[in-house]
Amino acid sequence: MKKVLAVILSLTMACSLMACGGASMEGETTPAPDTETEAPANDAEDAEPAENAGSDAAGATEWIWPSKEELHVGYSQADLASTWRTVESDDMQRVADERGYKITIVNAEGDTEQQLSDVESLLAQGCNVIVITAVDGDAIQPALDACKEKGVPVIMKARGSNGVPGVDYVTFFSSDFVAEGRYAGEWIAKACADKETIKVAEIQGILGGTDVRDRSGGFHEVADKEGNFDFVVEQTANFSRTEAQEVAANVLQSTNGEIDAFYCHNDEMALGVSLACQSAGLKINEDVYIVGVDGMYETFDAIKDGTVSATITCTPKFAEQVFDGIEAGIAGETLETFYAIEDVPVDATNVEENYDLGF
Ligand code: GYE
Repeated sequence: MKKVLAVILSLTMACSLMACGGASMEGETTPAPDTETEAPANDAEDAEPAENAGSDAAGATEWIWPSKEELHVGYSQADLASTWRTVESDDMQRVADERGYKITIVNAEGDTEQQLSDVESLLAQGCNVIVITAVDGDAIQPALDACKEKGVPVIMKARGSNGVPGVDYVTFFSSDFVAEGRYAGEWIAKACADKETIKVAEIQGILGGTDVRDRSGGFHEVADKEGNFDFVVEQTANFSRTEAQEVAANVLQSTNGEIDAFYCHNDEMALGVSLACQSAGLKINEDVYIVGVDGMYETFDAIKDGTVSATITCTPKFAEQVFDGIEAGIAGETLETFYAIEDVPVDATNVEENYDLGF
């Protein structure tokens, strides 16, 4: 788990989960971070996990971990509609191959019903650890129940569940989406410090995911604190570049270009918004700021060109950490209920030095 801890930040809230004797896990249950909870400190690189909070929490699930030799990971991917997702799935396959583990990867194509049957089918194929990137944080619950009934450990990845860690799933590996939203809010507040009112358009991702809920939550937290954010629009463009371009074109038309900043829940949408702003004759970083999330190479290049203002990295490449976590579970080690992957806000001032974080 050493390697994991070097790159993963420990959750500051006192939550933990215990792996006992490699066969069962029990522990206190604390929800994954949301807008109400304190986010992990982003500078605590070497933080150790919180102490095990105890093994007698009511309702904790007895997970049955396989041996390393018998490990067959089933990975239920939410969709493969973006570069982010394909890189994520490829990374899971690569690490499984490198470590010699069997893995079966299925793609729900953004459909919650499909994801439920995908997980059923992974269980039927004998997968004994299930990793899930949930299309929808609520709708995934029956799949979690099916795993729980069999004691099959579930690890949430990159899009969480609204269920209870330790009970509905073992742990969650992800960027801290609340922190990403905060970073975006702080960046915009700083860039627009000379403005009395900041007219903001929030272009959201696919509704129902914990990424969208928390990226919005963190951003609104800052907006509430600042007190001068005027939300001109809060609308989904489904993480899609073309949809975001259309949404932005409409917003620019209806507001006569009177927007100070676009906060986009991912880079694909930031790149689409940028095209709309350019077509409307707006100068990015002068007339309007555009902030995304993800850290695609394409966005880094756009930041260098001055066609996107900033992004917050959110790497899709953390399968190593997830497999370290699975190996730790198998070894009977204590797992926390949340492992945050480190993010870095990137703009023109630090894009060169962070370029390699891209995908
Ligand atoms: O930011 C976006 C993708 O859930 C973290 O989903 C992920 C997000 C990512 O489609 O580009």
